[in-house]
Amino acid sequence: MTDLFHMLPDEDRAFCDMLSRICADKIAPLAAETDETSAFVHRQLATLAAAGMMGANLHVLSAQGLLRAVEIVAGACASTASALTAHYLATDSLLLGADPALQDRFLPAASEGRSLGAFALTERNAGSDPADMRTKASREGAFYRLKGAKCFISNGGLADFLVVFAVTNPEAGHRGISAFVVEKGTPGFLPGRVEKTMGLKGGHVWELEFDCLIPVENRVGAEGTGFKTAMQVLDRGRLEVAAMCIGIAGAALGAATDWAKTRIIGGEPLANRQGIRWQMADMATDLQAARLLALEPARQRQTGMRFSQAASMAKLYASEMVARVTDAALQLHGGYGFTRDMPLERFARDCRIMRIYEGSSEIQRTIIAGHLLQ
Ligand code: COS
Repeated sequence: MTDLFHMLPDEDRAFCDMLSRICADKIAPLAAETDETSAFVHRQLATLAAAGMMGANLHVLSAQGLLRAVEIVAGACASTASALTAHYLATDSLLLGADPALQDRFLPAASEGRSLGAFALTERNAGSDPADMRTKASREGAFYRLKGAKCFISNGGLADFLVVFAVTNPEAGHRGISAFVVEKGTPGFLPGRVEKTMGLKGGHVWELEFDCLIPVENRVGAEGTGFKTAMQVLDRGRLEVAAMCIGIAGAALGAATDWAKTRIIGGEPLANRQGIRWQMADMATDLQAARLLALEPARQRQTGMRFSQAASMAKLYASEMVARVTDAALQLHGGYGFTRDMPLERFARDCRIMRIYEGSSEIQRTIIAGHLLQ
């Protein structure tokens, strides 16, 4: 397939080549075991930290380079990519929303992977509509009393710092939402259970409860700016979800290609059959379309434009593409694809959440149509 990333700056290409080797040697070999044991991807994140990937979103790579880098990690292990990009949501929140003093306290360690971040927006009754959240933060002198609960928070109970969104002015709708950094070990911050999920088993999602005092200095930007920060961060996150989908689909297509060449049916490789070739051509074309669609919001992001609509298109298409491609790849493997000896069923489970998290396909369509009708 055409290398769409030939236009990357030389240093991004060098970084991605190095990352590909590290992912192939150290991360991909752990993916099946991680899925089997549901162990959190600590070792894999340490490997990525040593490679400089934990802070790659903070002006290290171009937006196109980051897209390619996340794709590489997801192709090796989707759980690792999910925990990594959840960390990016936290550091992006500080990059986009926080004052320099707060950035200086948290970003250096986070970018080197010495601390892990989480992004706590979603609540039981406020997922697609986060503006309806119930978690509150009320000023008490030099502190805010943060009270409420969050759910489905990737890295939540393990994170060293969490960016938590809460209502500071109930009269102001989305303009009354603010963000705060909550540090691990803060009295009254209680990580609850880890959800039992269908896939991404090495990237844990948590229920969290808060009844704690947060210093005013831990507020991310001015009061009332939290919702906009969250939306801007999610634009970046959606592009990373698209990259994860492209990575998983690329791995599935790679497995299908190897299988078609080596599986002998009726004395000849599967790949000799026209029906199989046509299926593979469709998978490759679908994947290429998703890659091309994701390059546009990356280009827009790189130039500093707002890229919300393009990011939603990329996420919508890629998350639906990966379902088609992983299913077709599994089908091509026949009964073997259904077994745990092969990665196909893991790919099919891991990619299911991509149509749901960071805004479901329905929310992406709502955003795309909203921009059309502006
Ligand atoms: N970038 C910058 N600003 C944005 C923005 C973006 N991507 N999206 C919205 N805004 C701004 C709007 O411009 C508007 O600003 P003003 O008040 O100055 O006019 C404000 O935010 C409110 O926008 P809007 O009216 O569109 O907000 P809604 O509450 O209707 O939000 C959507 C609509 C669907 C976009 C939002 O609720 C959403 O993204 N939901 C999904 C949440 C999600 O992805 N959750 C997953 C969590 S992480 S797993």
